[in-house]
Amino acid sequence: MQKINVGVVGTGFIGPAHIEALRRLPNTNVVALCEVTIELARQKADQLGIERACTFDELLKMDDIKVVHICTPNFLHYAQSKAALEAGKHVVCEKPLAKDLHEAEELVELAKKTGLVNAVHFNLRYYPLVRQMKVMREQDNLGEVYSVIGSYLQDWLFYETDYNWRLEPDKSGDSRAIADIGSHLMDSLEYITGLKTVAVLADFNTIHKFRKKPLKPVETYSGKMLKPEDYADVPINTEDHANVLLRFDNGNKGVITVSQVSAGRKNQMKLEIAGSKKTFAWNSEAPNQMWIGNRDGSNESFLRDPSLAHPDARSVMSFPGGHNEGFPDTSKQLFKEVYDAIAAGKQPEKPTFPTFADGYRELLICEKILESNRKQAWVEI
Ligand code: SOE
Repeated sequence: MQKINVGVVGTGFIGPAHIEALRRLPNTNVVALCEVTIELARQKADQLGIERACTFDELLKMDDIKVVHICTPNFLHYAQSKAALEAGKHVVCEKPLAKDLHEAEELVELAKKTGLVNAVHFNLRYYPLVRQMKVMREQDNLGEVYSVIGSYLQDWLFYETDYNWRLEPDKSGDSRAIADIGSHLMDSLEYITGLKTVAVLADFNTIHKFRKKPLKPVETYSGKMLKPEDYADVPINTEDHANVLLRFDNGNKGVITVSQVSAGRKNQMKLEIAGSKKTFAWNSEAPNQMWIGNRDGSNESFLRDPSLAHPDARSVMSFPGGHNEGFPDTSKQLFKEVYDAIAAGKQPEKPTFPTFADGYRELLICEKILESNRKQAWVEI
């Protein structure tokens, strides 16, 4: 089997998650890694057992590297994805795809023009029961979607001393919680229901109006504490928490809540989708089961089990029922489909994986949610 050589850019929280997932696939070889400095790249490459440490420009000149994974802070996604496509590399980019719609639009056009494989890491779609819900909806098991309740709750930014580049608009964009995790929620919600959100009414809240910025580097989720003099007080104007009312193209409605300051909720995405036949309920912190609600009979608990699931959902499962799969497996399953396309050498007509176009869609929704919060009024999409 021809191994596909891969380069990864950025090794914060998610970069190593990409590397681990790629190493679980038979046809990939992570051979190069870039970081902000060559010294840091060398240090990380040694830690992660990767052969080459290089700068981004050097990576693009390596002919044997066919794919680049962009795992850097949001403000770098546009320039690095553009340069990689122009260098003839297939690209897997972290979400959000870019900092604004213009950047995303240009990337979608460039990807189309090159025909290269382009994907966005909306990995939460690849929890097998998320796909099972999508297929059951397509097979009309759910009926018409009446309403949707969604939430994505975390607590890694709970304290005013919890700090990260995502808090800085010049690095993260004007939205934080909605762009960072709301994008996953909206992507999964539209993916499962097949609905398009046509209008939003948003209300943001910033709990910590000031945060204590560490004067020394601290990594995502580390929650490490420094001495008081090691912090600088900085004003925060991005949202810790947001509520958004949704209107869908079938005339029905929904609501989502995202928060990065919900004590005890580590990384919980929840969906409750009520239909004219049944209700589906699912929770990413217990991803191997889903609840199916019935009006005229007992409710059901559906377990992730290849022998019970639809073939499309079975295709993103690697272990039998009861052998639970989780967050790390979602990236592996996404990359499996992306690298099948890369092995075929071009973007498929109907990709089963999230593409730059899906990245554009999430940015569009994010921008409309931001506008609605600013205007404190409904905004159409
Ligand atoms: C931080 O909120 C984060 O790492 C997100 O950036 C990821 O997209 C999400 O999957 C987990 O949490």
